[in-house]
Amino acid sequence: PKAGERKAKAERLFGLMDGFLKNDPLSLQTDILDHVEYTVARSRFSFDDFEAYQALSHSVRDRLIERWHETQQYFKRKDPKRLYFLSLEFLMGRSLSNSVINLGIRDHYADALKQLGFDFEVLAEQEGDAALGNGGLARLSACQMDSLATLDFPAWGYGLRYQYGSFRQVILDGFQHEQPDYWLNFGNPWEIERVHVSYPVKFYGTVEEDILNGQKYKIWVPGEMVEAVAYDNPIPGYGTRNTINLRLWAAKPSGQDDMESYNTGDYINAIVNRQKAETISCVLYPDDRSYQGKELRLKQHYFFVSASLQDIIRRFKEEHNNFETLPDKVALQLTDTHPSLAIAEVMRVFVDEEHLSWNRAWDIVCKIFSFTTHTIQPEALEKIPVDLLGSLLPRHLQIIYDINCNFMEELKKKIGLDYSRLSRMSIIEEEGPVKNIRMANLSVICSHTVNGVSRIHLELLKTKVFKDFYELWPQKFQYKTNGVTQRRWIVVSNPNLCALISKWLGTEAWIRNVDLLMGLREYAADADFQQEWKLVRRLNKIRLAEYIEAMSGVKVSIDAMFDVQIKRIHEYKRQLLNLIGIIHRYDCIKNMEKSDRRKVVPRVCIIGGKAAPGYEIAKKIIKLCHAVAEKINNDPGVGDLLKLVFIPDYNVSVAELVVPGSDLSQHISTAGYEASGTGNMKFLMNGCLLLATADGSTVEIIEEIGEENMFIFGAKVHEVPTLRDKGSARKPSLQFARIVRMIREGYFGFKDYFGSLCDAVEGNGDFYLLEHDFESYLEAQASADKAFVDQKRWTQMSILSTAGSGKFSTDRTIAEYAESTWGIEPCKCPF
Ligand code: B1H
Ligand code: IMP
Repeated sequence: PKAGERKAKAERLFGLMDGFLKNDPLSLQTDILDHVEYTVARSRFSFDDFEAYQALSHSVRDRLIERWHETQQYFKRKDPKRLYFLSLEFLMGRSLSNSVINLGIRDHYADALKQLGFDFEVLAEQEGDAALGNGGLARLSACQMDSLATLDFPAWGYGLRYQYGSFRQVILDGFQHEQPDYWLNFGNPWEIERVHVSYPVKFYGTVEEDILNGQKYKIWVPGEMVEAVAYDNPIPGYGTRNTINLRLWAAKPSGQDDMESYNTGDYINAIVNRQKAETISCVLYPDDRSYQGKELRLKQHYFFVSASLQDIIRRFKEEHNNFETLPDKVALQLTDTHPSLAIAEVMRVFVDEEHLSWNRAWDIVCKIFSFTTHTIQPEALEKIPVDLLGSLLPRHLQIIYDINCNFMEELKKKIGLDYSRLSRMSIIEEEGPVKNIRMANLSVICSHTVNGVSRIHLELLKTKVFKDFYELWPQKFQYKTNGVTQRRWIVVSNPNLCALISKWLGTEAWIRNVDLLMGLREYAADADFQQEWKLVRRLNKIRLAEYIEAMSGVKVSIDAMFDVQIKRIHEYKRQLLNLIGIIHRYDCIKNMEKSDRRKVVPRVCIIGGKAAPGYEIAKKIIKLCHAVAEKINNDPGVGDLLKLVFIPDYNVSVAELVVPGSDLSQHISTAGYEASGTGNMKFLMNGCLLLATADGSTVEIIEEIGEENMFIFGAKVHEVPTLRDKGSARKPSLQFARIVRMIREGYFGFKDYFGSLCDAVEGNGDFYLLEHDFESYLEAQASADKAFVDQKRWTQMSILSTAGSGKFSTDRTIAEYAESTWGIEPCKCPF
């Protein structure tokens, strides 16, 4: 009856709704000025760019909230099956431009602001990045939210609201230093604080037994309570009024006061202790390599999982009274293993709190979870020490043991007493000095579907990482090749290209249906189109060159080829191969006859990316880049033929500037090490040519645009293990050895410091096969030079890259997930 009453009331309110905020210039101006006066509290006759940005974003926020309300109410009325997308990381970047473009009112705002004497673009630059994630995985989550909203899916994102996101990278003397990024300092207009949406989250304590109606139940008596408070971030779709929600949790001291400590009179200490609760959501872990069994990290994971599930189950129970129907209404997506404690938590809630039998609970659990792994190396799989889990979450440890016990019994029936296989598939890792919980095994066992992030990634999962599981449940394993959203990566970041594409296609429909980009193939050789295409690309290069000069003082030539590698610094991504190639190029120029220099294609090499704070080798690569740049950029004999710049503090908004301004981009991971890669897709969409290995999603890009339109090199996935086994017996490369010797002997200074870098790429130390791939890398680079000289051919390749990029939109990824993993359908708000 309560639900019925609520529904009736909602229907009445729906009927009363008329009109939304107006978007004509006068209304927008009034709105902005009102926010200057009443929100920002400045005089409407005197405010600066930042204050104008604040007022502007609040005016946009009002419009987002309207649509958000409509959408949430509509979802509530329709009660479709919903997707809950759980991710510990979201790299949203800036919101202003993206929001007004998706709302379809960018030009309205630009006009309104012009009349007030402000430039939209200048105000947009005032915004800082929301960087609640490390790299590809986090940006993928952000792109997927955009597609979920645009395709009208009834989806919710859940994550953590870190006070400190990704660290700020500051370079001093060529060394990386990490500084905190207190991104909330100047307020965040894109979130709505929900003080009333909060849940207690429990930690520590003991498990006790209770008897209810003759049945024994476990009760978890916690030792610590923290409150999770919701912050809602509206995510508008493009070309639809649907606006979905990304709900991020912040930790606050629990409302349930510890009377004891207050009564003992230690008022100050009691408050100080309460305040410590906030540390849980304080900082994002900056290492995206491997999982370390840290208590705070585990606390973050559980805090996030517990709050999200309380919210989800509460919402379900408002409309339904039978958990059997949960799988028809709820899909829970696990982004990697980080949220996988959710599995044990749902079991705990069902069995201990809702008093379902274990078997009923288990049946439901097995129908609601899907898991996507982004990992490729067995060593990178997340493991939690049993003792740590047992102390922080004693009941969850019991539940995981029970799940494992049942699974092992089942498995024995199927495969017999093959103990080595049983122990490999167990959730508990018994070998080694400490017992661990293997979160990946837990996730695979309890999920109805396990997805890889590219076709080749799935192959590796089947034959390596999850071989045993694949043999047991082949039907569970699927892949959905990653994507990126063309709204952010073309429409927002490359407006001139966007306009050009729409002009030649005669429609803007490609912004929602990116396959239409294929229509550009027809004009790839058209002289007029090529001319316009080149002009747009040149303007983007000018913009990038200005940025480079402002940031590093290095003046670069617009006519040079802009050759870019921007991504997290990792050994497997092989920034070092790039650097060794650059040194080789420099060495060649130095040793060349003057007359031959005319034939050299001028290059501006651009490298950018953060190294995890504890990752020594990665930090040395950054230093080497600076040392080499110092030498090359100051060598008058080289001039414009070669420049090297490091772009510090790489983040989403830097990428939005760099990607459209690049001619060539490098994605050169050792084959078999990049699960997918998504940077390659952003460059592809923007008509930047790829120099790449046949790894991750690049394999599929080759299929879409043809190897003749790219520069592909290096060992193939299946060749890598044999080559590595050969070690120093492989054919040595004299050119490679020469460059490494230059580094080792101090040609760029810091001789001793770079020694270990050199060891990591020589002889048997060359785990990532830099030396083996070097020759073919140089050949690919030479082909790129040759193609660049022929601007007609280059431009054609560039157009064909954009034209063939349609497959790599998250719109396709999400549609595939919806259909074959989540079983959800669009739910479009009719207004
Ligand atoms: C990817 C991560 C990752 N794979 C641990 N794994 C982390 C692992 O904070 N942590 O502990 C954070 C992130 N990230 C990347 O995911 C892959 O390397 C890319 O190849 C892939 O494109 C991306 C998105 O699927
Ligand atoms: P919930 O999480 O199910 O409570 O729904 C998400 C949000 O949608 C709520 O926090 C409300 O702000 C909003 N919402 C849902 N239904 C209604 C409604 O009928 N009227 C007003 N707001 C609603």
